Amino acid sequence: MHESINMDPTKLKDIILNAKRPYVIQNATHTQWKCFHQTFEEWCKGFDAMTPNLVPFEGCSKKGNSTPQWERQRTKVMMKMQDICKPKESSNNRWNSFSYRNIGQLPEPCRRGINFAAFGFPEIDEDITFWIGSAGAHTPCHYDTYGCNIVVQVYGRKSWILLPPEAKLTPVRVPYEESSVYCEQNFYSPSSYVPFVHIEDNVYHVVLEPGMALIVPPRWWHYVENLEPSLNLNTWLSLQTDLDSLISECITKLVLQDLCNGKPEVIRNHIINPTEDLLATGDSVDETYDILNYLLGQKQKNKHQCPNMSRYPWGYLNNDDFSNLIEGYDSFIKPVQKLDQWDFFKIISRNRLRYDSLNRCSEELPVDDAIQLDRLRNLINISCHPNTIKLMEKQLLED
Ligand SMILES: O=C(O)CCC(=O)C(=O)O
Repeated sequence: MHESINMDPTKLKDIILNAKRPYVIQNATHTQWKCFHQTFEEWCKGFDAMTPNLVPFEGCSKKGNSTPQWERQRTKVMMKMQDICKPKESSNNRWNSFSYRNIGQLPEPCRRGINFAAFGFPEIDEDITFWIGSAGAHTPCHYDTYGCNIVVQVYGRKSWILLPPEAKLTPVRVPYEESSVYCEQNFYSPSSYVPFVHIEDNVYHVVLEPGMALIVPPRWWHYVENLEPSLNLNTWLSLQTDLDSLISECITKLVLQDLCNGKPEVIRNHIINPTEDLLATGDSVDETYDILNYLLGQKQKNKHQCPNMSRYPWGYLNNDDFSNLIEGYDSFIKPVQKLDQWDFFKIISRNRLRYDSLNRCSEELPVDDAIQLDRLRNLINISCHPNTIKLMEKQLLED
């Protein structure tokens, strides 16, 4: 059993809300979290005992082609939770994941005692997401448009590659998911090194082990992959500075709704992530306009009034105050280290072994549809590029 953090939670809260680069908190094990007093196998058995049905895991082949394995390519398998820890899983030719779900979907004994009080956020006990998967389960590289993320690793080891917001990755809005901006670069099964040459100096890396926590500051890119069967939990803290992103996301949605309007379903299914319900009906477009006008109003008002209190302030300490705050805790809280180029390219060359040009992932579309999809994808990626959307926002505010 690990020793748990004995840091003043209010200080930790200030650190989290002012961290400008990723930090790892060692021994963040919470004595209150029942899962930290069990093995992964015991936890899974507890899950199965409380759940009459098999679990709908989703996954893909362990081989990949040159594009990232997007969510729509995943197929479903029904398994017991216990199966995820079995050695057979690691020798399987596919990875499986049951992830990006609210902890309300876990039976009560599996989520007993879980909250973010030790980090200074006792009020966060429901807005928590869990991620369970076998080795190789991963999420393509993206940044979250809102919030600051606290991740707690419970079982297994998970690799996090992180890059700052200004890194020269290529943002894409296809597949479209509200609140995530993916990049074109395929970290899982790259076919070459070329797409990575402009970022090689800017890559941070950490492997999270049980009991460790990671702070991901706003808009940091991350590529996340299980090195073995793993369970982790996280919460995204809503920030006052998110208002700009809410506006950008709303404009993006309007442009996308318009561009996808009337397009065949088979095309739309390639554009929109399966988790999204982007209905291009008149109603939902009107709704998006109403939300946009409301947010623009909020933005104008915030110039004169006190900001929304249900969101956390962010970045309110200057560098000296932040350094003073963190001083003395350097054995608990460590900045995530930058990789030297050699080590980064070692990871890329290892991942390149997964590349298989013949791996088609049941993706093929008839030629006409494929051409139409390609054109639409390019148009969306240009018109919804974060820089384009920023310009639109600026113009809307001036108007
Ligand atoms: O754990 C993963 O696969 C992805 C996690 C992630 O993207 C996040 O916590 O923001």
